[in-house]
Amino acid sequence: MLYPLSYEGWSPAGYRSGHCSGGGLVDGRVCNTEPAMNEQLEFPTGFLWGAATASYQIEGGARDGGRGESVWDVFSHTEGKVAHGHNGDVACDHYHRFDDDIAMMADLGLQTYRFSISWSRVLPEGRGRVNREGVDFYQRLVDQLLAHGIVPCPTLFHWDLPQGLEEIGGFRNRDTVSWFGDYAALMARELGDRVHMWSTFNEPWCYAYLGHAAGVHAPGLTDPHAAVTVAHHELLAHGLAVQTMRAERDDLRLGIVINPSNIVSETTRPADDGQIRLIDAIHNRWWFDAIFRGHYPADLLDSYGPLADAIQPGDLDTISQPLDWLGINYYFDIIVRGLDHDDDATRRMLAYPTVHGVTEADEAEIHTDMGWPITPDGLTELLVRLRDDYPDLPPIHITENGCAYDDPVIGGRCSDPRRIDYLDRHLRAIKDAIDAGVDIRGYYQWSLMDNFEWALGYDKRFGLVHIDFDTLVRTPRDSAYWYRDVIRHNGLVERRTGAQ
Ligand code: GCO
Repeated sequence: MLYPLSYEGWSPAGYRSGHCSGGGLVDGRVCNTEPAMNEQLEFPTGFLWGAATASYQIEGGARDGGRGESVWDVFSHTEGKVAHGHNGDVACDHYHRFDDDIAMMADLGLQTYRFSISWSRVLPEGRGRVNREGVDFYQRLVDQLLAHGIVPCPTLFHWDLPQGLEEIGGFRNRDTVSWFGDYAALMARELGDRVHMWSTFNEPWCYAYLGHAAGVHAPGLTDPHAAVTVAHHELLAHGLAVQTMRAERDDLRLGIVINPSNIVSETTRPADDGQIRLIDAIHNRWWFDAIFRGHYPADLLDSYGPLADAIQPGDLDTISQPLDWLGINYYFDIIVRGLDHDDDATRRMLAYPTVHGVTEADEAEIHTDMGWPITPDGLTELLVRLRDDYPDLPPIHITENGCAYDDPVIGGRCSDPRRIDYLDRHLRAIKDAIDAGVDIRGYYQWSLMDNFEWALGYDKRFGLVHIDFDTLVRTPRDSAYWYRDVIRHNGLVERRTGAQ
């Protein structure tokens, strides 16, 4: 998700964890408040447990079955864009191995599976001609999931825009909004008899700002006006898709997946407050205010000025469709240590147009392999904040949460205590939010298996299941079996095996 904090040259500088949830370093000091990890925790009856993936990250089969090119094919094949020159041509080869993968999901006890549909697999040019083979692939996938009693939860857009649409302006072009509406309606027609739970977009902030301002994701632009235009058109496309899907069927449960973060300020200069509020507006309020209040944050509109000239009268009415659920992806809090107004706009801040440089921070922290701090308490705070700030919020599903650790397979087993520890802490944080009255209905671990981690290639391993990318052999890690127990017991029953 937040590549600015981890992408080469975008170290966690400027950000750090201010939270302490049992062990670890906070403010450079050891924090010894050990949480009660062996306390039993039962989740509400009917809570849905699953894992998540995304099409470009796992499918491979890039040239198979009539699939058209996407922006990520082009980006990853452009020299210097992805670490080690990795690309998603083969990925986990899930396109050919989905039967076995679903059997594995069933073995691991998953009750639900969140995946994304590759738009260019079903509509190779993004509009017009339907590729039956592509549609059939998703029909077989869904049928297999259902045969194993696993609830499918597809996402329509997880960043792999058809290249044919990119060539005519991508989501900078307002016409793409209606093509997305057509694509959404097609999928509702093809799968809506069997699939009820859908999300339109995954993390639209990332596609808009990492893809069009910071340039570290496809399509790789560094143009703030393009980024803000895309941020608006994605929401407009979301609202339109909700309308076109509901026009096809009235029994679908429709949502969107956002990646909010607490923006925790540790700066002492009052002059920085406005800048920090802008980061919060760009990252959080833009999305939630538009969807759940029907307007964009006034402070951000003022700051953007002509950057936000794509907004037209009536757009916010389309965007603010009532939703059946909301997906929240959470990895860590953004802690701003300080803002340096004398600094030239640095690369990392391009993802926050109109905000100026963030100062460097020290590295004395526990981080995952992504360089991300571990801030489980932040998840509780965030969920409570959303509930308090947006009274009309629909039920929440945590649609992604997880960590990258590269623990090796030794003798056929992969012991990954740090992942178990991370997941344990975050599940406890979610339970705290439920106890505080937030309506949370499900949890999807990111990710079912190691996969193509965007600009970072295959080195960052988020999987419950280890993938050997030479042989494509799947080896469930200890965390996968631990998670199976969590699912069986509808909660946490044993003391974590984790270590720092
Ligand atoms: C995102 C995406 C996932 C990532 C995951 C880890 O949040 O960026 O939804 O595709 O792989 O978040 O970075």
